[in-house]
Amino acid sequence: MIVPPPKQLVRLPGSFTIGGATAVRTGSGAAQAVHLLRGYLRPYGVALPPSPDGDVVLAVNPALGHLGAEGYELRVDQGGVRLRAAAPAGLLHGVQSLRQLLPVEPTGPIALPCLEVQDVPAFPWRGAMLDVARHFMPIAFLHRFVDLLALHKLTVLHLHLTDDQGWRMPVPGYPKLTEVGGWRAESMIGPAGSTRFDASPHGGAYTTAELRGLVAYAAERGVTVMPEIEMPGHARAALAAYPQLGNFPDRHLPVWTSWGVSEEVFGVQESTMDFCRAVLEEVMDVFPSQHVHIGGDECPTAEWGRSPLALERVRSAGLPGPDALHGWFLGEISGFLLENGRTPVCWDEGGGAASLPRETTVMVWRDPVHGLEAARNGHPVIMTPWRSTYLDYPQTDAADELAGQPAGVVTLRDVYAQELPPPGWSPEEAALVLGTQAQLWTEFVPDPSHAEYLAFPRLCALAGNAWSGGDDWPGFLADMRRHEARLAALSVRHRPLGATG
Ligand code: TNX
Repeated sequence: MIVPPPKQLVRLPGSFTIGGATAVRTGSGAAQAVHLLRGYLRPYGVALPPSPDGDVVLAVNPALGHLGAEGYELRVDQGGVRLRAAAPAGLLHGVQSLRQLLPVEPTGPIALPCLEVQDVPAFPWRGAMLDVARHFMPIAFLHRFVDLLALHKLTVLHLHLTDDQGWRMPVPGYPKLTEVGGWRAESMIGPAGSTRFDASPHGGAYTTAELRGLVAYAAERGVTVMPEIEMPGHARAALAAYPQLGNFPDRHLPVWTSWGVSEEVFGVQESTMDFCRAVLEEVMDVFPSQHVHIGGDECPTAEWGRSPLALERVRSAGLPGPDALHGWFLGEISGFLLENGRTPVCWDEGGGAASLPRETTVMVWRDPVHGLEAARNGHPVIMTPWRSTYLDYPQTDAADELAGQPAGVVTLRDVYAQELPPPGWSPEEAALVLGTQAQLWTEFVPDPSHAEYLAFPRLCALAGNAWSGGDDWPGFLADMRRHEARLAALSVRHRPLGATG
């Protein structure tokens, strides 16, 4: 009935009908939740005015500390609605549950089923990464995406802002990052069978005001926007804008127009490190997120072996060879973020490096064994394995399935049933698992409508896994069958569930 399914839900007899005369009693810490609830009721023609003896009561109550910051208690009975939590974040989740109890269509009486819910998430880190570098996605879609995350109690929007194929965030003092790095002449035509996506120029960038606006909009809904700036690899767009950031400063390269990984990566000279720190200073100014992602995946090291500038750094830093520059780079940049009170995050290629501070959180996108290595080095880990969380892969193996990658299948059930923590981890290792998130890479995803189709219903399954534990597939599927009508009413483009989910 609610997706993701609450930890405990007991149906009570009867229903409570909300009408024009229904009022709300706002307890301490509940203003934001009441504001959101009013917004969700508006299409139903209900204003929910304030009143000290309203039948709908929302309040923070510190006595509920055992539910944690995100848990909540919701009771609907024939006398009214009572929503309580230990903190405002819990109330926001409770409002999303309440929203899902409303009739799907805003016509007729608004009868809420009577029930009692006690709910807490299985894991604190629940989110989705959206790659806006391979294909630029308009800011309006990011707002809509945030709404859909909040609906499913997902609280992190990880924005992949830069890559070989595009740079999307303005940085004062470096105008060419977006003016040059934000545009590519064309993109590779996909492999056999895929559609010709952009054989014409493609690009775009957000304004600082748009990014700040997104952060504020998300915060109102309990969602944190975590930015990612890719380094030291996946950096061709930046090198196209400022060749001197590279390993051969006199070489001029266009923004990369192929998919895959460019061999050209950031240099390790001090001026480039200064640039990276300047970019992150702006990132920290725009994004209050505690976590800041610095990429770190798929970084070819061949260039460093040929570059006099890089070889000089190998000598001065006392490294065993150019390959060690990858860990050195991530260690330096992590240290900078830590000095500024932020928590660095990187993909799992960084997790084995001794130079990486323990506080750096590692996203495990390859086989979970790479997460084990990171956990053994003491890093908190977020599970993002491609087999269970990559939404760019097709949802079925049907020949006409709309996809974001030409091959490989990640089904709804694959996402729902990811085993967390991964099997075989010791209690100490398992304790480092913060949670999981979905990845929507967009090499082959040209626009928001296509992205939305790939995201749904699999994002619901990700929430079922991260919030509810992912151990009741038949129950989840039954809930999803009802929830599908709600997605449709919100005009969410999605793959129909079909017979097997
Ligand atoms: C690997 S996952 C990548 C991305 C691609 C993705 C395609 C990761 C950290 N790197 O750059 O977009 O595969 O599925």
